[in-house]
Amino acid sequence: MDYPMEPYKIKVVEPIPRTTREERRAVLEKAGYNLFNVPAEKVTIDLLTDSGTSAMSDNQWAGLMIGDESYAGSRNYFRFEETVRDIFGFRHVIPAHQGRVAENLLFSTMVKQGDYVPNNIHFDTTRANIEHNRGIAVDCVIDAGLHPREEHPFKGNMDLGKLEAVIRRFGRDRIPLCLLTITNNSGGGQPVSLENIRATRALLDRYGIPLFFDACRFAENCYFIKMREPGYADRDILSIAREIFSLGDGCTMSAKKDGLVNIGGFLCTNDAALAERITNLLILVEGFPTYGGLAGRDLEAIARGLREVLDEDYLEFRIGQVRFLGNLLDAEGVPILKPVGGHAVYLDARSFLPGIPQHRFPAQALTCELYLEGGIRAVEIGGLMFGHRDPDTGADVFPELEMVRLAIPRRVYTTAHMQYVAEAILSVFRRRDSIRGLEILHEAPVLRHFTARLRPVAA
Ligand code: P70
Repeated sequence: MDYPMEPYKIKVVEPIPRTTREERRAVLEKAGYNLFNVPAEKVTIDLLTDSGTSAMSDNQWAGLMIGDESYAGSRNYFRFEETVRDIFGFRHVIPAHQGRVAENLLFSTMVKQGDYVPNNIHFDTTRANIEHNRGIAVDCVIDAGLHPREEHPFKGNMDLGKLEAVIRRFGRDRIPLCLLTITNNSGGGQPVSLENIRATRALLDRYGIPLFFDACRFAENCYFIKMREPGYADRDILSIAREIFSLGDGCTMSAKKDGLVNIGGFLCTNDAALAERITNLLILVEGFPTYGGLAGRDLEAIARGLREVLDEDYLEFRIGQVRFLGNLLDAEGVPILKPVGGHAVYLDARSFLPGIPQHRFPAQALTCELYLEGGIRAVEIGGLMFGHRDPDTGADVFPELEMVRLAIPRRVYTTAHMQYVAEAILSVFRRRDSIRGLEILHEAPVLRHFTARLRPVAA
């Protein structure tokens, strides 16, 4: 179907803020040309992230009412544990209030100074948590995963040659675990095939290295496998998920994505000794093992969300809606990352604004224009987020990809909203020659994109 139909009807509505162009111009200036500084009440369509922004179902809201807020042994914890075990199949399930806490618990237990942790591409909190533990995060995605225009059904796949080279070079003893991010967020929400997961597992087995999944968007990855991988067309999503996780030793999960909730996460492992060490740390920093920083009602909402996300009508619409937005833009020649990923459409800012050099932040300039045009908030994934000064030479170092990500919250916006977004982007595209670059006025020493202040450069 070209025009994806929402597989749900609306029971509760929330008004969308509308602003005038003059108002948005003033908001942008006040925000230092950084959308993280813009109040949500001034945003018409918020595509900053798909994390924690989902609409819960009536079934999940009903679940909140039967939250058991006992400190220890809440009934909702047991329902949550049973659901996670049923889908993911791991023996030990440790709740946490969001994904980066699960990462922090895992790496602070497993990674020591000078260790290497390979992944297809590390997400920034994953990389930061490894580096915080003095480990070294290495990206080993296939080459196709680094080229915006190259079509490949599984652009998130691990390059086994690169992975084996890392293992040979640094040795098994300096690699405590290997990760696989499904879908690969930093590479455009691209899936990993089961064939690749199996091959990664076989390679790691030869060296005795455990495999963990960064499972945030696992259901979207499963849907791509069903659609694209030979032999899976007749399989249901649950059985594909079980097959994926049967090939791993554990996972970290931000339930704020495919858990369809606004807060929550967890960590799984089959290793009892590891689970015990992590649980001890959990009690110190996050909470008792049957709530892990969450309310009982939150655990109930996650348990229900994890079931709902496996629904094929839901996934068909979800992936179809993101693709629909991508296709509207592609048809008019707007440069986007292809194929369209599971949770977001990525604009290729280098091609969109070829006249703006990377040190003038073309992707950030584009996010500002999208806000100005239609009150749309996207996120820059380019020179502002990943650029830095080389400590040795003092020269500016910029990343390969210069992107604007339009992340689509789950079950929140309708297909008509996608058309509104596409129209605004097309208006910006038509006047792209008049867009100016930006310069930084103020930046923090780390993760500067969150708080930086900028201004347009003179024409
Ligand atoms: C996003 C958010 C979070 C994330 C992830 C993967 C593959 C772990 C986490 C951490 C973060 C974000 C980015 C820009 C703007 C707002 C928010 N991803 N692994 O949107 O999970 O957030 O629960 O700690 O994608 O991609 P958590």
